[in-house]
Amino acid sequence: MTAQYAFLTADTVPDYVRSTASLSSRIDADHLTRCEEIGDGNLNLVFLLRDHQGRGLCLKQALPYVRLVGDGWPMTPDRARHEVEALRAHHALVPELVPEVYAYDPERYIIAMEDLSDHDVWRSALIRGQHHTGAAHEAGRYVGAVAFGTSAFGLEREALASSIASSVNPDLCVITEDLVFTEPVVDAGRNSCLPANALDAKEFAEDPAVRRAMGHAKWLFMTKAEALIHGDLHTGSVMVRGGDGNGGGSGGAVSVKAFDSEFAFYGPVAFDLGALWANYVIAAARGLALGDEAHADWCLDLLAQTWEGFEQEFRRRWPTRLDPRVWDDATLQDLLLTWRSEAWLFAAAKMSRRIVGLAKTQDIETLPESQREGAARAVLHVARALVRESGADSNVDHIRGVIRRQLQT
Ligand code: SR1
Ligand code: MG
Repeated sequence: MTAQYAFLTADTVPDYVRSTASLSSRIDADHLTRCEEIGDGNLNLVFLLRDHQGRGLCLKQALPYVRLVGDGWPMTPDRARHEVEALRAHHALVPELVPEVYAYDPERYIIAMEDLSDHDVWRSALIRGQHHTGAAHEAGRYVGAVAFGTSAFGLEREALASSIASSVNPDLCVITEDLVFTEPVVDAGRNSCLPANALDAKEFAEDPAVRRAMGHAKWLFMTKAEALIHGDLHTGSVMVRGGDGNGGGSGGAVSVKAFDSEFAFYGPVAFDLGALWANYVIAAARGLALGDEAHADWCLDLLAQTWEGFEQEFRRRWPTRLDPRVWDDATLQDLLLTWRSEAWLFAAAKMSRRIVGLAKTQDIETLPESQREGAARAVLHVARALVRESGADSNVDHIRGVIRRQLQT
């Protein structure tokens, strides 16, 4: 049965704030200068509020269905609890990289959190060709901090067990299992592409190496409970400001915030890395389709920057691992090599689903049709190349070269 609770509207938000003690001290609901619904994601309602003193607040409410599709696809609103728990756990590790949660309403599935309206959604910035220098490194640092701090390396045994138990998130995981790993190769009736790309999609789905890789990646996703990962870390789940990338009207040091972690669960660390990498490739494909080689190359440079941020942060925390008697530097080396290889595999899945599957990306969809065809084909070529290459040499510079060549063909 679909959950019953009142959905927020721009008209009811002020009353909601007034009636919630922990919020009424944060913002003056009697003098709002802004109160609008700005959610453009696939699942939730998002309201941004600002008062006459310039104080901001973000309210996010989970709907009991998938917004992208409508109430014909029910979806547990308890995902909001998963998001809150992940945001809090991640914020505790890297407060500068994760928005602060002020309050959670478990009856109406409403999260009140830090207003980030001085930041831009990274995907939108990349589409505009804006370069937030340092953002990819910071995104990698976030993944590294989470990989260490929520795992057996950073959490005492009991705390780890209770974190794992509380973050079991099957409804959201099934979405990923279906849309990211199965449907790129087995159309469940939700896939689509341009008629001109139909053969590309067919060749991709029928490539035996791709099918085998998707099966392996899906199994890793379902079984490798390494850390409390974000679970949906595409460039639309990252806000950016500064880094001379002119976001939010401010220059200065880059600020990165990873948000929207409702897909969080104990899963493979490399999945978050692969998500970022896939979306950098998609951004580069858009750049090349528009003839902007410099932007495409800038986007591909993000691959190494994210890996470096991740590796540096994980290595920085490694000396504090809980059991150095058995987890030595050889363990560290093995982990990093395994994750780098798995991340390319996950990237292949993540980029192909955005081309042929239900949920696409603005980077590709807003291209004129004549350019979209080539960009979509190029991304599928990259995904197939990653499947072939990732098991052999996962070195980031090497794979960047492979990707660059595939994007050009
Ligand atoms: C039905 S939800 C579609 C997609 O939106 C989210 O951002 C996830 O990526 C999910 O797969
Ligand atoms: Mg999302």
